[in-house]
Amino acid sequence: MNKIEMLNSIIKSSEYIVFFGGAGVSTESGIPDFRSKDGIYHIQSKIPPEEILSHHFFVHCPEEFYTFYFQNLVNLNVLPNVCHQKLALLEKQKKLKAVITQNIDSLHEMAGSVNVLHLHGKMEDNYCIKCNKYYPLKEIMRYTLPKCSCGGIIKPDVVLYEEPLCTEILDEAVMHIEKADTFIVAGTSLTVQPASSLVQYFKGKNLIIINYENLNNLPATLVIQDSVCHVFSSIDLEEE
Ligand code: CNA
Repeated sequence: MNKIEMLNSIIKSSEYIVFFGGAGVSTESGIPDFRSKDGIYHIQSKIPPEEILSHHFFVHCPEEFYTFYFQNLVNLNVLPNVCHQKLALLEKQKKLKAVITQNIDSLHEMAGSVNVLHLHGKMEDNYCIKCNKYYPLKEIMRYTLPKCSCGGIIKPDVVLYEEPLCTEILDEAVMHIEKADTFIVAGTSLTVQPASSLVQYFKGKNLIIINYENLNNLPATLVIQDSVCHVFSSIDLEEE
């Protein structure tokens, strides 16, 4: 049996699949990741991207933050790819119970997934830091420094470096991982804490890793070093 046949056989026999993804899930939709050679961390800029995407930088230099953010992370013209689509279908078929994502795009929801746990928040949601008024992404994109009608600066509801994760979302993610019989980890370098330590909660049968690079030290049942889209396009699911 080759690896794709093994994956199909595991999915067929699974009853509680949980998917944990990172930026690599959306690269084939046209959004760069952080750490690959074409990733955002390799952009030449005077200030390192890790610094720009930090809480203290947002507080002190919000306009510079937004210039970088709008140029490099936000793209309204992207569409879900076959990975997002197959996951939505697996959820419809009641095999997939949750998508846990570190991504701040909304491509899983656009593809039709319902139970999506955004560990790092969503670009779509933005709030005034003074009065908490909500602003959708399209509206704030009209300004170089988005400000609320009350005068407060608007902040994307995404987790910047130095900011904590939402404990409710983290707890829900752990609950699903603990219940899962199959845990698929795809398109993430697993370098960002505490998201990366989520794998340790998995006690089920099949840990599947899909990534271009080899992630060592994980007790995986199946490792597929390939493109997320290539792998998901080979998953056999009967359309309803
Ligand atoms: P990362 O550290 O950039 O790692 C991405 C991983 O995915 C690497 O190991 C790549 O080898 C692998 N990869 C990239 N493309 C593919 C592909 N098509 N097929 C298979 N493997 C692939 O990103 P992580 O998600 O691990 O790090 C977490 C950060 C990235 C979170 O804070 C995110 O908010 C942040 N991020 C999100 C987006 C987005 O929302 N689409 C984009 C860029 C960064």
